[in-house]
Amino acid sequence: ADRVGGVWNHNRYPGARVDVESQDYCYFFSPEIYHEWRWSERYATQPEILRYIEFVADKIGVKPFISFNTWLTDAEWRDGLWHLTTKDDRRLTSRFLVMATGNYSAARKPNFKGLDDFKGEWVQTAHWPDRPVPIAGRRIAVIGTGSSGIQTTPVVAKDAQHVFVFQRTPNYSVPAHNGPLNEANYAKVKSDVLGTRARLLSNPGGSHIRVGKKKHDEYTPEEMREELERKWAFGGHGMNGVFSNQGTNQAANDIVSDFVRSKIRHIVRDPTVAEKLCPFDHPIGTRRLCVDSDYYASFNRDNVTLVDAREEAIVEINATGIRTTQGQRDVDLIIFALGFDAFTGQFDRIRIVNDKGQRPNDAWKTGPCAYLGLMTAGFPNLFILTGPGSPAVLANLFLHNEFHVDWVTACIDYLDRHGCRSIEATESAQADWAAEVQAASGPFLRRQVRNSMMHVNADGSQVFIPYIGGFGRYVQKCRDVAANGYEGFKLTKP
Ligand code: N01
Repeated sequence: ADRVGGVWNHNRYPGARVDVESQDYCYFFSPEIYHEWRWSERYATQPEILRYIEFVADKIGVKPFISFNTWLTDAEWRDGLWHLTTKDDRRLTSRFLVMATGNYSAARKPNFKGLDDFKGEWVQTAHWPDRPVPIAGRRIAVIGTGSSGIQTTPVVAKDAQHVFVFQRTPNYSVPAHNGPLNEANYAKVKSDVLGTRARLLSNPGGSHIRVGKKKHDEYTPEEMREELERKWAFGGHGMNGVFSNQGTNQAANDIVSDFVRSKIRHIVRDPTVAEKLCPFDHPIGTRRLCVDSDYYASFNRDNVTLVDAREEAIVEINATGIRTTQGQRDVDLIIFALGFDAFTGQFDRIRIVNDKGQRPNDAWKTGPCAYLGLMTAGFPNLFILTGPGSPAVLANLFLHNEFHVDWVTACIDYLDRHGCRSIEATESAQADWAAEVQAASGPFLRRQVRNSMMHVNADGSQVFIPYIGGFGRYVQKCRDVAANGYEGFKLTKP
């Protein structure tokens, strides 16, 4: 990109904002930086987060070291060095290669038949153009109802002439109840930034999201109702943890799933539309929970139409709009919110090759997993931040990246101090970790549902990609490995 920001630079679509509370969704390594910045809302918008990232980059003076507009196309490990080639054919060598390419950065390209014939405009939420995209008075199709589609729909609906929302799979969404930050909580974090950092690094999700301590059957019906209403009124990801056993126990999960469906029916006036918006094919939280501002209420507007893409499938896109199995929907703008080739997409797009001619994705065919999510066997000196086998998107990604950067920095320092040239995960440590990642996911209902966190093999077997055993436990494991002289890694001297 031409600037810092990563996904927060590319995902500029109307309505984009974070769904982890702002006071947690930021860097913690510097109390000074934490104090100098002030978040304006409970869930910051994309422009504010981008400004924050720019602010931190300027503050620590990192920009002069960044080569902007630089596409890495090839990386080959040869003779103890990474040989890198960029799209504009620049050649570089480096001893270490740290892939900070993100989990949700390789956006799925729209490949609908006839798209080239479309005379209107089309955009992707994940590559929103850095120019105004007119919304007012236009007929708009939003295709995809994950977090991105759900965030953008209510915002574009305010100005559009009409919005057609193409939904293939309904998702559960809970209100953000965005508003001012809780000043008392914000002040508490500010009074002890490093202490908070330490606490969040030992927390299962790396944030202050409160999850229930009791199982569903430890509540009376009245207490249960109160707790569900309280979580709904508070909003956000807490709905994923009303009960401590919600992620693993079908009966517990059914209670929460039913409750959210009852809210959808309550909000959406047209019962047919409400029923179509209700997810029935997966338990709540088994696909990523969406957090919205007035998503369901948008369907009460005269200018918003839900198109059930299962009943009314898209046949093709033509000059004037979208032809479905039930007719023609003429539009001026198509917004594709189709998601990402999650976790490993970037590794397919860059030709990373080791000295045996292998690529990481060759080794990951039966399930992507790097040792600790950080290094993959056979690829020396290649670090992956928040890679497959780390908690990745299951944790607060600002803090997760910060922890990984610290870990990698300390590792490189260790290598230098001990006269080592390279480091590489051993096959056995990687296999053991892959088994632990799968074992951790075993009890979870989300294993039974196809979602972006599941890798499906050719034989139909499934592998859960991130480590779900808890961010805190994971951080401790990484620290123990380092403290034990990088256990499970092979360190090579020149
Ligand atoms: O992508 P998604 P996203 N025809 O994969 C549909 C993070 N995030 O960009 O479910 C029709 O969730 C697809 O349908 P189906 C967050 O981690 C965070 O929304 O496959 N539809 C689905 O509805 C999130 O999990 C925030 O049946 C097609 C949608 O496209 C991750 O990014 C905000 C289709 C894709 O949903 C990804 O979210 C935004 C087709 N051919 C994103 N192909 C925050 O709040 C795909 N779909 C911080």
